Order: sequence, then C-alpha cells, then structure tokens
Amino acid sequence: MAEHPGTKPFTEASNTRAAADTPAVHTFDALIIGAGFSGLYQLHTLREQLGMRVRVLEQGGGIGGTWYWNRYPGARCDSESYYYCYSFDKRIEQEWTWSERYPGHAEIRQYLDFVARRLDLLRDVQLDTKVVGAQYDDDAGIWTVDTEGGERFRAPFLITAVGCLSTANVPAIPGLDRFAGQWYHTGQWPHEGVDFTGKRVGQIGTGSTGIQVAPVIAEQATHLTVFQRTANYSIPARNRPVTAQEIRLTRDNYEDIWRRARSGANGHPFTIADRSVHDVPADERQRIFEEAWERGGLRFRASFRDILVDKGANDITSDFLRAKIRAVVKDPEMAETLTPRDHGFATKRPPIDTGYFETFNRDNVRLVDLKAEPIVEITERGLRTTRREYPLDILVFATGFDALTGPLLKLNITGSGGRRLSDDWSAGPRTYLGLQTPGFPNLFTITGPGSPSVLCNMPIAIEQHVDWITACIGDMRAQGLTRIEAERDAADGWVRHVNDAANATLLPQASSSWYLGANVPGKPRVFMPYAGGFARYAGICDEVAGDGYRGFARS
Ligand code: N01
Repeated sequence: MAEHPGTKPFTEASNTRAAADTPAVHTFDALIIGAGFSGLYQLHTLREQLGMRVRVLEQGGGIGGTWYWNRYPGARCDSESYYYCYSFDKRIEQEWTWSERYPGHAEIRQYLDFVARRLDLLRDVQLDTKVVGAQYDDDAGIWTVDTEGGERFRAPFLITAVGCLSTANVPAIPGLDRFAGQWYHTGQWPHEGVDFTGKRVGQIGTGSTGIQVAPVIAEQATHLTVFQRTANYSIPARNRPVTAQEIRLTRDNYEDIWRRARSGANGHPFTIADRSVHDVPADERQRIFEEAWERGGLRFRASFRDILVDKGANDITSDFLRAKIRAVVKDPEMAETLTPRDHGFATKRPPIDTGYFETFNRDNVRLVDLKAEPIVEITERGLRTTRREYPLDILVFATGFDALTGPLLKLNITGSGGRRLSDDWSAGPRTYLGLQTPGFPNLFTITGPGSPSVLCNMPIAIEQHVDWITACIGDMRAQGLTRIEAERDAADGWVRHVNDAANATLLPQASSSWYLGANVPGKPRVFMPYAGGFARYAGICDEVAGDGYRGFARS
C-alpha cells in the first residue's frame, strides 16, 4: 500500500514507558482505556476542550484498537472509506486521501497514525499497558486502575474505549493443545503475517471475518477446508480504487454527508428508501434488488424500509439472496449447504464480500457442514468431526468475539461499595443509555451495551458518545460537581426500552446471533445493542442532557 504524504508508520515501541522509570502511582484528571477511534478522540476533546490531564492506557503495542489486532488477510472495513473516519476536524477531512472504496486494515491504521500525529495525541498514550483491574474509592471519589506491569493510575473519571469486538472467542474444542500445526484467531493475527503456501488450512467460522478471509487463504494455500456451523448471507462489496472525482466530491460535500449520517438509523450517509417490499410489483422489486446487488455493500439493506421489521418483506429479500448463492455456486449440494435457512437476511450482522461464494467453485476448497457432522475434537493431525478426521497444517479460528460485554468485564471493574460489574451484569448488561451503569460513578463506557454501537457506522456512534461525555464532564466542572452516577430506575427503564426497540425489529429472531450473546456458551441471552436507530438515540441523549442530565444523580 502506498504511503500517504506526510505520514510515517508509527514506531510501535516509541511510546512505551517502562514501569521502573516512573513513580508507583500516576494521577490524572481522567483515564481512558483503549487507543482506537474512541480513545483517541476522547483524549483530544478532554484535553483541548476541557484542559484536562489525561492518560490513555492501551494494551497493544500501537494505536488503532480493532485495526491493531485484526490484521488477517482480507481484513477491511464494511463502511465505505469516505465516512469511516472522523467528522470533527475539517482540516483532517480535507488532507487525508483514502485509496479504496472500503479501507483495508493497514490503511485505517495509517489514517489513525496521521490523525494522532496531526493532533499530537501520542504523548498522552501509553502503549503495552494492559489494564487488569479498576476500583472506585467512594470516600476519595477516585478510580484506581492497575496494570499487568504493576503500575497504578488514579483519576476521578474513568472512560472505557475498549471497543465492542475486542475479546477473541476461541471455542473450547477438546484437543487444541495437542494440535501439531499452527493455529490463529483472526482477531489476534500475527503482525508478520502467516504464509499459507503449500499448507492444508482449516477455517472455522463463516461470519463477516470468515467471509473476508476464506477467498484470500484459498488463493494461497494448497487446500482450504471451511467448517461452517451456520450458513450466512453476503452481499458483494465491489471494492475498487477511489477516483479523483469522488475524492473531490466528498471533500466538497462533507457537511451534507455528516448531516445525512447523523440523521439516519445506522450512521451511514445513505437513506433507507421509503417504500415497502410489498408495495412494489415483483418485476420492479427484482430490478431494485439487482441494482442494489450490483452497487454492492451494506446499502443493500436500505433498498426497502421494512426488510428488518416485516417477516414477509424479509422472506422475499432473503429469497433473492438465496437465489444469488445458487447462481454462483456450481455444485448444487454445496450451494444448498451454503444457503441460510434458519434466519432472515440482516437479522445477524450482514457480511459483505469479495468473491466468497465463488471461492467454493475452486478445486482446492471443501465445505464441511458442521450441522451434519459436528466437531468432536482437534487431533494432533487436524480436526475430527463425527464423520471423519480432516488433516490440517494450519487452523484459523474466525469464530468472532465475546461481543460488547466481554471487553468491559475483562477489565475487572469494581464500583461503589465494592460491587463487581461482573455480578451486576450476570444476567446481562444493565446500563443507562449505554453510557453508565448504576453503582459505578464517574465511569463512562463509550459505545457500551444499550447504545447503537455495532448497529452503526462506528465512528459516528463513537463521536456522539465522546461529545456527550465531554459536554457532561464540562458541565459538571462548570457547576463544581464531582460525581455522576446513573440512577437505578433510569437504567431499568432504559433496559426495558432497549428490549422494546429490539422486539420491534426481526433482529432478536436470529437465535445464533452475537447481538444476543448466543455465540459464547454460558453468556446470558440478551439483545445488547440499541436497535431504535442512531438519530432517535442521539436525540434522547441530547434531551437527557438538556433536562439537567435526567436519570443521573450528580453531586
Ligand atoms: O464473528 P461472528 P466475526 N464451532 O461471530 C462460528 C465485525 N466485523 O469475527 O453463526 C463452529 O460473526 C459462528 O457460527 P454461528 C462485524 O460486526 C466487521 O466474523 O455462531 N463454529 C460464525 O460463523 C461482525 O459481525 C468487519 O453458528 C463456530 C463465526 O464462527 C463482527 O465483527 C469485518 C464456533 C463467527 O462469526 C464479528 O464477526 C469482520 C464453534 N464452536 C468483522 N464458534 C468489517 O467491518 C463460533 N463459530 C470489515
């Protein structure tokens, strides 16, 4: 990938501070955990708007969050590059140039490096610093954060910017420890890459990640076996270079692009067509679907307004996509195995792809249906199902994440009166607006469960949360307040509203969805993100703030 003028790759070790050089306890006005899109912007606003002393603690050896870890071949964003970026800085908007319609993982890291350098963020980011515990001291009104390296940090405000999909889910399949080959989880991909040349590769998982990685592995490996538990829909991404004209157009129209993104349901700048699947004659509907298929990308979902709320509309849409699988995959039996029958289109997060279904027409690719032959164990030589053993040199887990709650629970957070977040969330997350949890004063969770987060174009969701948190802390400081805590009644009401919003859609009907926590054995089945739409959510947050931070106890 070409270097962008003015940017150099970030030297990963350059900002690491050794525990031995620093005093035992470091005190700040605010601590932020995580240096991805959210942590970096939160640092910028607290520092520049409120003049606060802030430290960002980042587990990785570089900034980038999800894009620091997810470097598997084919990893690129499903949001288009011109709006998968920050909107808060007009200069950055005009100076940065994306090269492809969908940004690849390396280019997104280059973008974040560019932003971090432009805004001089790195001096307050501490890398290689894994948080292992956070406790609130009621008397002092202070959060204490401990790191794996033995450092201790203290601040009145703690803000988690840990992302929603950052805790890798490696399924507990018996025998992994005796596998003689190499194995990798896509979300913890080695920075030096993996050479598949001459290898027999097994891949478990066919979510957004599996659908991106399989075509690339198949091109390089001697043989690829895809182990599929649930068949998935996918829309072609139709990735391509961005043209000079598009760059000019987006730069000239950013104000309008962001206005549209913020006024919609999902933080994307396209609008959902105001027509029902049922109101359009069959041939016209087919034409609309074909056009959306040819254009590619997540916008397919926006072809009609009722795809996600009306079962009949969803069935018709799903049938169109099932027919596409049959049209691409030459072996009819394989096509049928690849065809989702147990859930409707987009009730699980819809992937977009580059040649996924075509991959199964290759001679060196095999599909194993785990519904017909479940995995029994991993052996020294490969993977055994109830039918046979598959010899493998490399096993790739594209098995997703302990989403939304996982990254927060692994921080070992203890709030007021010694209550543990893991206990309070044992039956599922209970937040107010996804921003705070009762019993955890001055703790803010950027894109926390109960907010639109993963149902959105993430930078838009992140900026809305960061701006709200910054304004909230600014207001507290202006009024001489030091403590803010979500009220229990407000959180109970919000949890009910999150459930109602989900139940007004078809989303909870996909029983194997990670939105529900169904992908992690033992995890409570609760629909976690807010499905009521981004614009509506942001409006509620503004109203709450305008009404003296209704539902929050402040003192
Ligand atoms: O994870 P997933 P992902 N045995 O949970 C299967 C975002 N993302 O990493 O469906 C066998 O969706 C599991 O099967 P099932 C995006 O939001 C974004 O792909 O549970 N199989 C499923 O097929 C996305 O939704 C981008 O039955 C097992 C797969 O593994 C989210 O990240 C790119 C299994 C996991 O799919 C997560 O996507 C990539 C087991 N024990 C991801 N356990 C971009 O924007 C799990 N599976 C580009």
